[in-house]
Amino acid sequence: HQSMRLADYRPPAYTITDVDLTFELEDHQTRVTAVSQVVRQGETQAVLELDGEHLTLLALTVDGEDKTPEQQTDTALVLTDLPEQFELKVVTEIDPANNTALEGLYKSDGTFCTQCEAQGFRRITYFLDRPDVMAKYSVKVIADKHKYPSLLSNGNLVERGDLDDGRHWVRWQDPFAKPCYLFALVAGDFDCLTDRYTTGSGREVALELYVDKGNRHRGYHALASLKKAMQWDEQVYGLEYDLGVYMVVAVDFFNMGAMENKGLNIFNAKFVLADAESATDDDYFNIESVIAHEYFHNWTGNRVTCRDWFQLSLKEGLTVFRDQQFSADMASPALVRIKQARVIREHQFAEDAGPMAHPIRPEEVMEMNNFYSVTVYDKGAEVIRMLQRLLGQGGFRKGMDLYFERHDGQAVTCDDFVQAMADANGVDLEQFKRWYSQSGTPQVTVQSEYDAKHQQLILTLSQHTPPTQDQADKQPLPIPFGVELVDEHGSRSEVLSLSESEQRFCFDHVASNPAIACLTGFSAPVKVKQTIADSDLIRIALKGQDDFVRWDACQTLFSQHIHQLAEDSSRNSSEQVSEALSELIAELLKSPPEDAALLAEMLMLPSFDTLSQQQDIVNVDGLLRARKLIVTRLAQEFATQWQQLVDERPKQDYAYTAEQANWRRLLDRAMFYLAHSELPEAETQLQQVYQDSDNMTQTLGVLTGCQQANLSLFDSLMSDFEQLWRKDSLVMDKWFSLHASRPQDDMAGQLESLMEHPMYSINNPNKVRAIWGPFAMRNPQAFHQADGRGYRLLTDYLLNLDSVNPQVASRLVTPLLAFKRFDLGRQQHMRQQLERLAEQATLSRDLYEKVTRALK
Ligand code: B3K
Ligand code: ZN
Repeated sequence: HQSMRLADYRPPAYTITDVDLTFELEDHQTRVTAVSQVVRQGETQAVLELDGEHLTLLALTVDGEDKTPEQQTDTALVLTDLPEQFELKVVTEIDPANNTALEGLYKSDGTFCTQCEAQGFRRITYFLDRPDVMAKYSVKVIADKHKYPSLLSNGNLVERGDLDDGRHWVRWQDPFAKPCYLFALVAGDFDCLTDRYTTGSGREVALELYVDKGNRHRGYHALASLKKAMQWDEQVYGLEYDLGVYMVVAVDFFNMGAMENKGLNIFNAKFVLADAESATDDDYFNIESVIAHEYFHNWTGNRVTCRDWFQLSLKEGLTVFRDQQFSADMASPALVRIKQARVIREHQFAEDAGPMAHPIRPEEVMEMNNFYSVTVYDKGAEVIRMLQRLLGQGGFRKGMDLYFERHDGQAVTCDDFVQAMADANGVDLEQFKRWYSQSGTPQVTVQSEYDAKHQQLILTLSQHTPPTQDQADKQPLPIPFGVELVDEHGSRSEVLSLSESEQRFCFDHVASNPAIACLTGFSAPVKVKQTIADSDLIRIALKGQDDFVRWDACQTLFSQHIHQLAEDSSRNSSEQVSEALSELIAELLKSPPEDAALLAEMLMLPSFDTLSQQQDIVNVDGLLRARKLIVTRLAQEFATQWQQLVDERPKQDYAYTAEQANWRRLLDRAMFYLAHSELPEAETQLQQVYQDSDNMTQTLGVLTGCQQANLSLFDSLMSDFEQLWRKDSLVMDKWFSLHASRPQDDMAGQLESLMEHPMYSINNPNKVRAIWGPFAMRNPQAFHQADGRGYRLLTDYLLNLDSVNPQVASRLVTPLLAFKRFDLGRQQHMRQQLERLAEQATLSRDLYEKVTRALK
């Protein structure tokens, strides 16, 4: 397996301006005819190297004459002696029904569909499969009319007709030139939900949502979300939709969340279908955000696309930033920001600390699918957010306008984006560009001196980015560092610009020694090192103005106490948990913040993952024990309050409104503690909540509480739940996850029986993820068993999964990659399992890249 380097980028020797595709769809022998108009861009003797994988070549002509390739390999077709301009015809045969990798054209559950990003188009035909080759597509699809009444592709439907043999055909044309990764085709039998949208300038757009038969009633939220996103993008960025039709198709087999193919988004059904009985508030939230994300790609990704895949963050970081802005406008802004900070701290910091560390613009890639990462996406979005903070909302908008003015219809780089921002605002962003090229998590150390006599506060900030596996030397970055000073009189805040290794900032007229809250709004994706007293944390939590630092102060207070307790294994009693935590909870419950979602988050203990990110060598047993002790203590001490919150839950009919959803979040928290309270009536009360629930959020809240607290009620409710939902694929994923994340020591039998369930299939990524994701990523007790059995279970499974679907396998291996951060015993067990993977002769490129990097 070979790596590609950003430094080796060269423009293509030939480009393709137009392509005419014909698909004759059959399960095992689909015939694809591709007629491309090719134009030479490089020197006269340039060879044309077409990408192609898993293809059977049936015919090849240049300007109508048969052509013998100079060379044909497993991955390429090389042609020589070519005119300056010509028509290339390639006929290939593919086997969609046996395509379990779900890349290229595949058939799942009776539906044909495609996934071409990043490099799936080369599994459809021989082509220049790179984003800087942009062509206009005309697509003819021929298939059985009865089985596949809907035949869809990008752009506008221009012609259709019937054939004598029971087949029918359609022709689609996309007026916009696009890279082949945005090509899409769907053939199936769906229920279709339609609506209309009129853009600001009066363009009529037909909205069409295609779902499995019988699921129409679950499509309304997605459709409403789409309209909100369309309107929001017009209002906030002045961006309108540009075709007459916008189609969204929901499928059951999908490697990730969704895909932004021009005019024809393909979605994992999980991010489309929702109704109160079957979907949680989080599902509603995610649907709104993923629908918006894919819609926003129409400008940030499709109209302006990436020159090469190293530039992926150009479209992904920016589009995640845009979907976050949108979500914050739709729901609780505090909650949206907290969720995002959690993603960065739990997952992105972990990626930086491990063998897959890479900058948001990677420099070396073996398997591109491995770089659809939290770094490229989520840290990428944080980088855009910092730019916006630097330039202000107006300045940022000016930069966006200039970016589109300059680059509409082009395939460009991250540098082009930053240049547009710089030029539109007349600022120098050279140092800022380091955020694109430098990997790793900066640590900012905060020291303060208060001078009471002069009423002056001096803050000394210093930054240091520890070396990462991919990059030894690090340079100082420009870091917008928000601080809020909170004292008994009130608070004041400021965003400090830290750009050197160390800087001093002086605040005048500071009447008393304030509590110093750092990183207001999570102003930069950095770790903060600060010695701070419990009393200051409590003050920030209760009196701070910034929602993020209020929440963060609670997290820090919890963390400090959990770590202390974890390090001292002699302290086995919850009695010794500090009074500070009790004081915080008591005060929060007495005078809660207005936003119930914020309160719910403030009451939540940091996860095992967050806690483990705060340690150099993770103390698994200590952390699990200490966290549990503190939960139980708080559960018992405030038992009546939890009980009361549960009793006083609003009883109106379910609606997904911000107000209701925020309330239900708080109810979740209260039920979690109630389940741990050991009150004799707790189980009865929880059972009551389960019984009177009219929505999945509340139901799942009860189940999760019972599961975490190991109540016997859990088992009976789970069988009831299964009886009710066993025919519903998406709901059963929740049931699988609850079983797989149940804290216990031995999971072998449990996992075995889940995989015997009639709903389970190794071919369906949602099922695989519903079981193995929670086991490996949200069940530290089971996964990190000291004797290594958790690691072995995962590896046994990955060895099977890799040959079925390498992309999904490669995501699931992530927790093993972090082995160097564990104690020697666990380290050895994890390494052993990685070595088992490495020894597998047929290991996919996806897993090979991660495993070899980890073992290096
Ligand atoms: N662009 C796609 C992701 C494609 C992943 C390929 N392995 C979805 C998105 O980010 O919108
Ligand atoms: Zn995206």
